Parts: sequence; C-alpha cells; structure tokens
Amino acid sequence: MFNKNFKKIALVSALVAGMFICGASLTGKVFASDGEGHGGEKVELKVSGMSCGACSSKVKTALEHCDGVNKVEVSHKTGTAVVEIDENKINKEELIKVIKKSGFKAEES
Ligand SMILES: [Cu+2]
Repeated sequence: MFNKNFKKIALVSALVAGMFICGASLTGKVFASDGEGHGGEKVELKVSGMSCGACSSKVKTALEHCDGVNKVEVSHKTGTAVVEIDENKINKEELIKVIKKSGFKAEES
C-alpha cells in the first residue's frame, strides 16, 4: 500500500517538475526572440505523415519561409509542430495550409 502511494506521489511530482521546466524555458524563449517585449504567440499543431528527420525538416523549412513566423520546432517522433508567430501577420489556419502544401496533414492540437 505504502509503496503504491509513494509511486503515485513520485509521478505527480515529476509531472509538476516537468511543467515548471516547460514554463521556465518558454519564458526564456519569449524574451530571447523579441527585444521589444512581445515574443509572439506560440501555436502547437498536430502533424501526421512524418516518418523521419527529412520529413520534419521539410515541414520546418516550409514554415520558416512564411512571413510572420519567428521560430519553428518540428518533431516527427511526436508528430507536432510548435510555431512562434506574429499574430498580425499569420494565423493557425495559414500554418495548416503551409504544412498541407508541403505534403503532410495538419490540425489544431
Ligand atoms: Cu521522412
């Protein structure tokens, strides 16, 4: 019984720690990407059809070429694209279109 509870607590603490790390790095990136205090909106998309690093680079390059895109992280392992955008220049729908044009399926996550 004790052991079971302990495991549960350990798992919850790990999750909380993970969240804290994510929050911290997010803030760091926002400050680093924009000296004027507005780092842009972070958008996460589900991308399907990517099977290797070449696929994710293709998506990454396509997104990086868009006006209003500040930063792109694409992973074929998790099937996600995390994009920092300037909302005045581009939106989620545009990003999805760009990913589709590069040959993959994308949707809001
Ligand atoms: Cu591939």
